[in-house]
Amino acid sequence: MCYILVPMRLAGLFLIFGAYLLAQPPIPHYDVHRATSPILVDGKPDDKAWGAAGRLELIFPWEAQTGAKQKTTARLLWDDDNLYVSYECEDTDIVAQYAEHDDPTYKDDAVEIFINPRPSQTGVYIGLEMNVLAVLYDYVMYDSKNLFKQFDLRGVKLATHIEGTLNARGDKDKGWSLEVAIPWSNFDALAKRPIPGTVWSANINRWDGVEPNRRMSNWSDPVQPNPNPHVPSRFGQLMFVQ
Ligand SMILES: [Ca+2]
Ligand SMILES: [Ca+2]
Repeated sequence: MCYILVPMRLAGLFLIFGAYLLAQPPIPHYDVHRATSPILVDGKPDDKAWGAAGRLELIFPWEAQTGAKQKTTARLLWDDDNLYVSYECEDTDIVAQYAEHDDPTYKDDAVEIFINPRPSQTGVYIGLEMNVLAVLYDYVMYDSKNLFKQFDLRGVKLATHIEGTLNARGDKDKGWSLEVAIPWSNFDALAKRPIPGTVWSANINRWDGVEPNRRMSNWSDPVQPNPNPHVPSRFGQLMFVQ
């Protein structure tokens, strides 16, 4: 009897696991184009080069969150020196408190990028969490639970631009934008510098609002029961192209 039951149980497990895999939303893909002209990192992604970059839009995976669903788009570019990321955030109430490097900027209005330069592994990636005051919280994440904030990226340029009034709660703001340039040398321990065709993985996130009404949005759905973006197996694909 056991000889029949065991294969039946195994078949059942495969069916359940297969259904689970099918239920996962697809991993998004983004072509990172080369910047064909200089980018001035002033927080305003209106440089000519940005015109060639596709625009990705963040989604809202957790319906139970009570913060407003405010639109965020992001674009990426690269050149010989840097990876460039820009964010444009619609926001009717722009709020931030943290002003020192490596402060918990994710508690403010903030955007993030988690970068895995070697997608064949998911143990290590580099996180940047940047608030509307252009304060950077940067770290190495190990096994999605050990966060080394003592790690500091070198040579990052970061700026924001606000259309509205920071920390004035009674009025209605329009939004804010952010530009960051990250030198390739920061990733040398993990991967060779990208060439056309190289694929890295990343997730792009936003924390928005003030407790108790906060909301997280993401490029790739981390598929977690509660808001948690630290799932490198769910990062989207960044393909570097000419
Ligand atoms: Ca600019
Ligand atoms: Ca740090």
